Amino acid sequence: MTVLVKPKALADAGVREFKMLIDGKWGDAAEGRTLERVAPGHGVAVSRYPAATKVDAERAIAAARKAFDKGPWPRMTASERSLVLLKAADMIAARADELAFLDCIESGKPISQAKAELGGAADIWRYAAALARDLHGESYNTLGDGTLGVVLREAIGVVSVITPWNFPFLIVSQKLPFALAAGCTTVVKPSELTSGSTLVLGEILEAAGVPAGVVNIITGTGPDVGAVMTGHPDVDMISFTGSTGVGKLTMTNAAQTLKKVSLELGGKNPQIVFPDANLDDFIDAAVFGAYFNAGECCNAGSRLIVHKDIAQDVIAKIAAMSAKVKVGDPLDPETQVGAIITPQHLEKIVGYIASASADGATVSHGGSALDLGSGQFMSPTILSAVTPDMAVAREEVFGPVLSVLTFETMDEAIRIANSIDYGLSAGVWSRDFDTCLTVGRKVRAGTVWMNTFMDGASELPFGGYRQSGLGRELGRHAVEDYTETKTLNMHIGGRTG
Ligand code: TXE
Repeated sequence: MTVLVKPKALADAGVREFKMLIDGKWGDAAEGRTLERVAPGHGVAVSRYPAATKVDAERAIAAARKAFDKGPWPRMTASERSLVLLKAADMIAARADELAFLDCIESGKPISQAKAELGGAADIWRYAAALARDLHGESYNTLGDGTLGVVLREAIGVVSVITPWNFPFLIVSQKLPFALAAGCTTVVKPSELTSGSTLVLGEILEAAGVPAGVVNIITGTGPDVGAVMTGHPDVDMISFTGSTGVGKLTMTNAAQTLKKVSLELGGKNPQIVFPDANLDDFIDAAVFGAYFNAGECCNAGSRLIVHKDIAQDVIAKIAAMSAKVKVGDPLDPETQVGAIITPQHLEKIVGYIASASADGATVSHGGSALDLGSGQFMSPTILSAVTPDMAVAREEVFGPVLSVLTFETMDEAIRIANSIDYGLSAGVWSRDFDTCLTVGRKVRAGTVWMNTFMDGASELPFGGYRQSGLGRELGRHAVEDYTETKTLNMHIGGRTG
């Protein structure tokens, strides 16, 4: 464990004041209220953002509508839009340290990890720039003499982009560049807990040449502005990442005007391990998968489904490695697990452990909050003797808590894996190709890793089955998600009937 902390240095640096971006102008919220962010790892105020309300959201939507209906962005060539996105990617890379610092202090994630996320984000902007130039429709000259069918891909229009606090810059980068590549205009609302890096992105996009009104960034709470962004008739599509509960609300709101929705929601991802697996690799991935981003990660490998014959050995090895994990100051380059996002969320995590213990689970490592002097921290925790019916095995804890369940046959492992409402990702560990492929095909999840966990790439689609979401981000079709399909059915010569 590393010890805290640099609260004094942060307090001396003062609070960074942010404005929000509507129609190319930076300003305060109409009502003049603000939201202050206290760094979860340091306990001192670090950022202040405008607290937007309905009137600000409506202004932002009107600006995006005007920019779509009359502005140059949707009318530019793909090549021109692509160049702007490439410029933005270079500027993101150039300001990566500043952006990573903001994500680190506002979310509590370790600085080394925040920097790695910035590298990944710049790559996504470059990938979207490449896809922009490959967006095309189809044509059919096989429909009969004198008939030509042309299928167009048109930008869908105004997109509301709503993002959470766990990967502030990375998640907005999984949405915005693809919407822009298609020619859409946008209203972006980052989480009210971690808005800093998204507001800096606004500066970058302006400097890269994105015209006024194409990207509007408003800061505020979900009930105050998110609800307007999901229900307004001038919005054509919503791209949302967050909790399954708010995802359902978003869809209900969107249904009133039949908007398209793309939802990336929660997960409770199983890692299934067979006795013939490379256990050293698996233990390493299990520890990383469970505690990465303090477990505040939709992809966390929070459910280990372990063959009964190796369970005791696996638990002992994971506990030994967990004891070496460095929890502490998010700004320390050695830290592996940073702070928990809010005191309320820490309480929720501790509550899950108490309820699992009451239901008969055993705490094999950790199990409690850590007092490091300021901020809020949680010890990496292993719960064993977990059964599939316990809340901790079915619900998203969103903390560094690993539940261990056991199985005897492959069918049983698959049944347990598929027995919950989520289906975002899964891992399978075995040296046997048939075992990996059979489990990989039968587990209902958007991504299945085999003998690895949580690797990603801009080229690979990401998203969930069932209540983990709707649609996919990234991958070669990511830009198409932000388009409508139009058929032109053309007849040459007289109409034949
Ligand atoms: O998410 P919310 P919260 C899960 C995780 C976590 C739980 C709660 O289990 O413990 O959700 O986190 C905006 N209309 N995930 O409460 O509320 C909100 O302002 C429109 C999983 O922070 O879903 C923020 O910008 N928008 C997840 C965004 O929605 C609304 C990531 C997400 O916040 C809104 C985060 C409304 N009515 C949490 N209410 C993942 N998939 O990685 C809120 N928002």
